Amino acid sequence: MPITIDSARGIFPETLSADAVPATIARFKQLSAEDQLAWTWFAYLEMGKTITIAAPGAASMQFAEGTLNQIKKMSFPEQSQVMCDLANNADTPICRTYATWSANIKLGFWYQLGQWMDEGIVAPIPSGYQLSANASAVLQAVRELDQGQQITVLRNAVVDMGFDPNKLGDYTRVAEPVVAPKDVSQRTQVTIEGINNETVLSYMNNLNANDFGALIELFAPDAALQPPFQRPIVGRDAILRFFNEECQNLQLLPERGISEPAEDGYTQIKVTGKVQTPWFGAAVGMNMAWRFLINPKGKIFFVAIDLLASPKELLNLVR
Ligand code: 45D
Repeated sequence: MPITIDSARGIFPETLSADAVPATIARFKQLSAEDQLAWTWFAYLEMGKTITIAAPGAASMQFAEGTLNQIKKMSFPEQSQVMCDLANNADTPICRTYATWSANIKLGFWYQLGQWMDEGIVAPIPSGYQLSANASAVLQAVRELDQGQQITVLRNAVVDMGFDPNKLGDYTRVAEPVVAPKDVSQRTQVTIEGINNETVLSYMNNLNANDFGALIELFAPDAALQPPFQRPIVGRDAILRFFNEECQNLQLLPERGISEPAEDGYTQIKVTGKVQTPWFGAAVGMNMAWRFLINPKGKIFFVAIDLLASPKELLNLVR
């Protein structure tokens, strides 16, 4: 059978990803909008006991500034309504604007609102707010996740808010400007126990250097990249746009891997290690796996990035 993106998705089937993340999100979405906001507030406070957001990039806030100032001028009931609308995926001008933003801009927007809620500039969660029994149970569930999974739940909750971007029609996406790649003298080179494949090593090094131009050259024209808990992004143009919009200043810390021949002269390679996001820096190391399928020309045909179920999975290199 010829290799397809669909068949490639099944390489290294023993890889256990953190199913608790989509399961928690699904439970969260069942809650009322009020409960969702309060839940997120409590989850955020809870997380704040052990980790804090590193100074967010100014750029991610600057693009939301107009909307933030509009909200700042509203009465408390109006502000609460805006936040509920966002949780409800309502069709309002603010929810439509929100839908045009990249994940980082959405996170920066909520980071600012959270600070203003704390300072009393934006309507806080009423003191003594009682979460429903379901919401309390979901809060307990998130407490039991590791930090990498907790921040992923919060990120996904934020990304899914607002109007559905698929219903916007034609629109201009709003993302932070692309930063210049790191100067060659500033770059680091990874080493991966068990792996000397040049394509995989260059993938890690170019992503760490924000060198998306060199990075995309490693991909075949019909390649696909599958981010955690998402459908594959297909084709070099779409993958490059994703790198530019969502992948700046990540820190990939691959540790070990396994490489073996696959059908039709392809090579399948699994690598495990840690990934840090600029939002939390070295404070949170997410346990990740990369599952590569490299074509006979040495180009990436497919790569899936998985958030792992537990640190134990870092040692799971079974095919
Ligand atoms: O509703 O190799 C309040 C790829 C209350 C690329 C609030 C990758 C009300 C290829 C608290 C105000 C990207 C796939 C809300 C690798 C309310 C590749 C605010 C992987 C919402 C490795 C809440 C990258 C707030 C990865 C402010 C895995 C929440 C990156 C903030 C993962 C939450 C990044 C934040 C993650 C979460 C970042 C800042 C998981 C950030 C998470």
